[in-house]
Amino acid sequence: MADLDRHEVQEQALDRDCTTLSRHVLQQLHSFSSQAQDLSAIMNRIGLAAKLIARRLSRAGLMEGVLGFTGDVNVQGESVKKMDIYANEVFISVFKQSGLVCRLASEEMEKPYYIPENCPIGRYTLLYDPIDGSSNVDINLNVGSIFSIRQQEGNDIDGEAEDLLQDGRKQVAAGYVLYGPSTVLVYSIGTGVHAFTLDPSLGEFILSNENIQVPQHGPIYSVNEGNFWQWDESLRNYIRYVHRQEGYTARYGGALVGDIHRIFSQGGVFLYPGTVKKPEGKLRLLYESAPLAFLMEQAGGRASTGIQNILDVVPEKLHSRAPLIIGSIEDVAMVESFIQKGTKTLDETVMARS
Ligand code: P6P
Repeated sequence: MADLDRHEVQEQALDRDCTTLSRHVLQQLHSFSSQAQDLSAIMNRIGLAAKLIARRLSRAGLMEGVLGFTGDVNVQGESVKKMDIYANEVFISVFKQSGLVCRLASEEMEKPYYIPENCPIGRYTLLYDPIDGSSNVDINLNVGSIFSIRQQEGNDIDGEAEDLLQDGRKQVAAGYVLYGPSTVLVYSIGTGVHAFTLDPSLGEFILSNENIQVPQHGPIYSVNEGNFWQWDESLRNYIRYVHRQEGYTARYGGALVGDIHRIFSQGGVFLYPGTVKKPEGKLRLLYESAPLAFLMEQAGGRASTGIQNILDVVPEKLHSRAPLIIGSIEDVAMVESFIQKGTKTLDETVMARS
């Protein structure tokens, strides 16, 4: 290879290694304004949280007090894992002394947590699921963190954070961290979806996949079919349809972030529908479905409750839930068509689509 080419290759490699999260945010915004700097700093601190959580997960089996349950039950009525609490506290700690984030709303906390020293100036709120899929932690399978950034509206005098009870289009940024064979952070600030892979030798998240586009259609349908008989007949008809059609395959990991990451890569649809007993489903809107819907729409996909776009849903409470159907635009539309056709027979519904 000529010296010039070798130099160019080396320069490209160095430039890639220098494309960290904070630099990428400023590149995306084409700006060094104070708001751009704030978002860049926020993403950098989320990256630090991800590194701290990834480090603890990687040593979980070797350390006391990492695995297993705390013995408590959280606001969701779920048994709390030690890792849930650790990760929750990590996100709080990384934003202390930041002047950026005044409030943090988490799956693990009934009320938002306020960081007093930040509140006079910090106008951002972090909404997050610190460890999503924590049932996978003790069996060393992938788990994730999900985050959403909103700007505070008003002064939240009563500490009830009512301004958070607005639709998902109020998000200024969203993303997730997938703790898998490698640790991958995927984010969007409204200028496309971008993935960064943690380079342990550098201790930095380095750009690994820019402007991710979800395929218009994919072979994957991802749903817990153990709930089949709890669903509305229209959803059972959709499942019967994909069972009968060539070209579909089921993948379900029991951890939302991993299942969604697969959809981003291969296309298809993830479903966590409501059941007859729990029509709102299991997944929380503000810090699970809405941030993932923000990303999916940025990547050319779609997220729906089955009836309306997830990003248009206004939560009644901080921990409101909503049914989630998310993924490739054609596959989400297919599920919606079954739901909107109601309980017509499978053939009637399929005929109506053709
Ligand atoms: P089920 C994990 O508890 C979680 O919140 C998501 O990560 C996951 O998609 C879902 O619940 C799994 O729920 O009822 O299929 O075990």
